[in-house]
Amino acid sequence: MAHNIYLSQFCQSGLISARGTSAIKAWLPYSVACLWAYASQFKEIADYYTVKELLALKEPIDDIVNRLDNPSIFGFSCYVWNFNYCIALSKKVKENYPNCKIVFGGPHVNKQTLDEHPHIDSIIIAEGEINFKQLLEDCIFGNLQKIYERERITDLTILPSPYSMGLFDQIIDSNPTMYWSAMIETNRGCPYGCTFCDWGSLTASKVFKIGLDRLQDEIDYMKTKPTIYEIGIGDANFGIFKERDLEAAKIIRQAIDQGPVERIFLSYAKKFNEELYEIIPLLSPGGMAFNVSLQTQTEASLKVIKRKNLPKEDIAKLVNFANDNNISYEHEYILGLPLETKESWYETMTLNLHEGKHKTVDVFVCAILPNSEMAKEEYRTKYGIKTVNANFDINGGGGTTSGTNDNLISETHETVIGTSTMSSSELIDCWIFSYLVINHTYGVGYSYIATQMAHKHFNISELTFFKELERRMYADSDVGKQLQLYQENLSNFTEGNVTEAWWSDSILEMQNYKPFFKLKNKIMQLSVDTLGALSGCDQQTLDNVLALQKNYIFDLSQSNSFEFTSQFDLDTFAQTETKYKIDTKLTSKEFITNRWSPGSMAQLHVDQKLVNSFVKIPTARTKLEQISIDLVTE
Ligand code: B12
Ligand code: SF4
Repeated sequence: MAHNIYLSQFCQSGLISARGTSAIKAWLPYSVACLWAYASQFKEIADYYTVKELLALKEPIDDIVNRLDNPSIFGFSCYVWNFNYCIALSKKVKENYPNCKIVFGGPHVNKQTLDEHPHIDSIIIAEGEINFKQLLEDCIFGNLQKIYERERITDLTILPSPYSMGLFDQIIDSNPTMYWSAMIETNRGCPYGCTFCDWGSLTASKVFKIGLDRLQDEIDYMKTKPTIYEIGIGDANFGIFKERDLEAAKIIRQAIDQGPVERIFLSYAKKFNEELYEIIPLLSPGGMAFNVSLQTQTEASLKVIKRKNLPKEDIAKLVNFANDNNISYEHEYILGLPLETKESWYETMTLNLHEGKHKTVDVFVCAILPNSEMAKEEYRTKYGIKTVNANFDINGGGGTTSGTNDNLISETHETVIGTSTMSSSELIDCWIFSYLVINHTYGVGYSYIATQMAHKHFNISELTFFKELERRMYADSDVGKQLQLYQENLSNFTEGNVTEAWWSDSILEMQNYKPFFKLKNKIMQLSVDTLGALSGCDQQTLDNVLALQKNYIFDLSQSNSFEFTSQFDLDTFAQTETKYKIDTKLTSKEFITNRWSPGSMAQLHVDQKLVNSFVKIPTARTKLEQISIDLVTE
């Protein structure tokens, strides 16, 4: 009799634009493939079981259930982005195949999962390879346990790679039009213990290495698969083992230089070392932005979330390094951390603005992960953490559901909506302030020139600038009305009134983008008025700033490319007459066709940015220089 295993790791798939075309991109189900890679080395397991399918894509539940072939074991790899879907599918599988053992694992699972969902037969806590092999053995002998938990695997060389074993051949080859993100690991564990985090129960723990031979084999495999588009490195602190990780980076780079890979996604070590300056260019192909997660810059918060950020000097060094190497970078922040106040958040949001070549800052509203320290009752009580179960997309990410209209299953995040130092309405203010700063500088750029001018020419801090601009925007009849609507939508959310599966902050962002963009002339005027009020400068200067500002964001009335003479040098903000050639990738027609339909707005989000460029026309004194400017997206 067949003993068929199904192993699933449903990801958030989405449309991407790559290699001049659009395609669906998804993550290969690496974690569950690791389980079978290990267990199938044992003859008694390989002889007894067959893995019928590795599943990665959320499909209508019935489609999956209807094609099952007498499943004996169905494993679910659970994360915050697929848990509700896993529950719904596993229930249906159990109903149709009562003898099939439902096994849950992954970072979103704990003992409570079993209590709350009695149709689950077993759970595996933390690392799964050895436990899963044990579970398969126990099933053979009719001795299945409810919970499998054991000490960490200290010798990771016992784990074979699912790539080298060809476990992904079927899924890749049978979906030739899809692009894949491929996960690799060079170590497991993290020495830090940030209270909001749960790195699969491997935080605050020793880091064990995985051999470079395995890595080389994996990269060699990827070179043979043209649809592998991205590599994700699962290490919590890549670069922590300085020389070794530099070697690892060189191996990974081969996937770009000799293979199909275009992007690499990873988290760098939290302490910078000299090797990282060699590693970053290797893993930032084409100057692709790298990420330095800061979470907050508020000392009191950092202390209680048990996190130490990079020292300010290292950040400054990093900025210079990024600028010198033409690599952009971004910071990530979390809104709603304990002991953050409205005032401290406003500071955090504006602190890095003047540093230079940021691609953007990303803001996530704090979510409580079930196995993190922050999820504990005493921690919540101590910091007055209030939460609401919000639709998952609230933190971006795209695609909450299982895919068909009658089969929508939204994923939810337990999301922080207030703490003892930040009320819900202050959190909303902070949320809007964050998007204001992002859209006005990194995003559309409504106030980019005015803020730069304020800081570099008149020594006015970004914090002062944006607080005054915020005040003026709320006071303005049109812009203020739109902001109020934004506020109301967010309060609806924080009061837990938004339950529709399709709703998300990305949707909200899109809804707001258009009306704000329509008000762009007014918004730009407000930012220039802000500059005038704070600096006391003359009207002619303000007119120059406004003219430069208007040319900085996409101007439908201009046919590209065109030349523009500014009274300011954009690099130094000295009052020097400077000529620019301004160009954009898109024609006005393409811009209009693309921007107003919701589908393409989402697409533009995925694609990140349309890029406009300001090219300074060289004079005897200046060399030709290109300043790439991230510009208008929906
Ligand atoms: C790659 C990755 C992503 C990818 C997506 C990967 C995918 N497959 O879809 C991207 C970049 C999109 C991503 C995004 C996010 N991620 Co992420 N991500 C990771 C990362 C770095 C690697 C995952 C991995 O492959 N690990 C290696 C494997 C071997 O470990 P593992 O998955 O834990 O699997 C082992 C065990 O858990 C167990 N196991 C797993 N599945 C199963 C199943 C069965 C049946 C059994 C028996 C055992 C078992 O055995 C495995 C082998 O030992 C992890 C951190 C980490 N290193 O784990 C975070 C992590 C999974 N992400 C996390 C989070 C919170 C997010 C975000 C929500 C962050 C944010 N605020 O936006 C977003 C979500 C975006 C979205 N909409 O999808 C959390 C998840 C916590 C949770 N409870 O779900 C993690 C753990 C990191 C963290 N602490 O923040 N992420
Ligand atoms: S956030 Fe990063 S550094 Fe902090 S515990 Fe999690 S993995 Fe480690």
